[in-house]
Amino acid sequence: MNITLIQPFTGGTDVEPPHSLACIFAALDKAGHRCTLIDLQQCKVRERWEEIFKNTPVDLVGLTGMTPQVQDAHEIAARVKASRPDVRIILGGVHATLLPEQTLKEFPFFDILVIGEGEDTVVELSSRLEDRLPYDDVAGIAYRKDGSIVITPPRPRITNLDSLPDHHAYYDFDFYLKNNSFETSDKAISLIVSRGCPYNCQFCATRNFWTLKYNNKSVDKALGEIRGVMRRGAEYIKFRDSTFVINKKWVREFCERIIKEKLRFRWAANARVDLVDYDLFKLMKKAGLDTICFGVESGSQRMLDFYGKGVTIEQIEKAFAVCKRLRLRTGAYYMLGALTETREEMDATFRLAKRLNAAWSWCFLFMPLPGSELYQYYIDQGCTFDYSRIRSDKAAFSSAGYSIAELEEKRAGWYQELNKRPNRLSSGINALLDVRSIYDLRRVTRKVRRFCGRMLRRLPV
Ligand code: B12
Ligand code: SF4
Repeated sequence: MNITLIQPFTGGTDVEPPHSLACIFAALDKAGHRCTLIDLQQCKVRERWEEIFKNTPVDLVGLTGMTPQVQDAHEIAARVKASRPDVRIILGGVHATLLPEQTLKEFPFFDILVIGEGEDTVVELSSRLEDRLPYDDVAGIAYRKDGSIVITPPRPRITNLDSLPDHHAYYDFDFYLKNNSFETSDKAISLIVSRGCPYNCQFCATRNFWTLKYNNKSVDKALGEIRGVMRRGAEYIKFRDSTFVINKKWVREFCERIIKEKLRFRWAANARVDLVDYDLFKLMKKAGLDTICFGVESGSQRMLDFYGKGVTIEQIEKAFAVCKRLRLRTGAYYMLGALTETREEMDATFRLAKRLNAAWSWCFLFMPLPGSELYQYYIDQGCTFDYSRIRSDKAAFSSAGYSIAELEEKRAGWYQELNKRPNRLSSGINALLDVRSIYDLRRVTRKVRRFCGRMLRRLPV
């Protein structure tokens, strides 16, 4: 079957590989289908995607979408139907999974939704569609039938992630190596080596998407993938796993193998403050860990409890102290503007952020995400949703007597204040202090050269 997968534009400055569709592409390719991925995150493709689409043989179209993208995905579906009314359109991803009934009611151009992990479902579904067979017994889908919506039983999670084909050959790797939003001048790419998260944060959609089941690829498989992307030029890897440090035994083995096998790359990952462990983090640093990011969220214990974060301010401060001792670069995510949050609580977050002094601080305006417990809380409070406002720099609702515009201004002010140059300078000094090998020296020299070049270009001529 000819299948065209279309990645909508994610907007903003975050440019990352279309992992979801690349995974689907890899699974379909392995099953013998002929696929094309049209990636609207690339400007040159965005401008002429309809022309590319018209010139590609197609029997089935697959789209993906987080909540903020679902409207764009639907507009794409409308354009596809306008030129090829006979082609069925599947939508997969977070939004379709968490709100299947609403999605089918609201967006008429999506024909079938794939709920949850998509690899096995899409392969089974495509072969049914190809053979013109009924698909009502395919687990993990939703569709319309005789004016009502049918949701089939959920498909069990894939237990062995190693069985999935490598997906990095299925997107424009070189484009993403050169164009990414990571805080490094090295050639960087993102990788995901686990699925799910066993924690229970009330603002997070991960839990309801993946269920509480968490699993890793094997260390062998992860290292194989890393070697593959390094061969293609990657020097820096941003692990996009929801929380990288969950299975400490796995992380320890992973780091020991990197050291033993002399794999030279630097990396960044996410962790929870309550999982920081001095010896483990020391080992991670030895294995190339460059930046560790924490969802700090708030400087108010009441808000942390409201968010169901399950950590204390003391644990946050301790975790950052350990990272400071290890001279590890830190990143911190904060939220402001949730319902019930007071002005004093927002100020407490800002004060904590100043104390923690992370190299990178990302301030998000709180948004209730479909699939999270707090989404339901907002609905119970009578709130209605405009999906296009679910962006990190946009406020969805006013809070603590601040208007939407005031909250957006406050966020922007925090962001500027917290990401001032001295933090970067101190992380640059740390990089110099951390030179342990020729490899490190070469990397730092290259960075200094690039920095000086940038500075020289800024001088008036
Ligand atoms: C990487 C990532 C990003 C990347 C996206 C890169 C990209 N081009 O896709 C970047 C950094 C850009 C990003 C941005 C945002 N993200 Co984000 N992101 C993630 C993250 C960490 C991993 C996603 C991923 O690639 N997973 C791996 C793939 C394999 O899994 P998957 O995407 O779920 O795909 C599987 C299935 O869904 C299904 N599937 C998906 N699509 C399709 C399509 C078809 C046709 C089929 C058959 C199946 C299918 O099959 C796939 C394989 O099993 C998730 C958290 C998580 N761990 O899932 C959050 C997550 C998806 N993001 C989230 C959010 C909120 C955002 C932002 C709004 C954050 C912000 N503060 O600005 C922005 C939105 C940007 C925008 N304007 O649209 C939420 C989504 C909640 C929701 N209801 O939509 C999540 C779940 C995190 C959370 N906190 O809850 N994100
Ligand atoms: S916020 Fe992080 S730790 Fe909490 S449930 Fe989501 S992914 Fe897990």
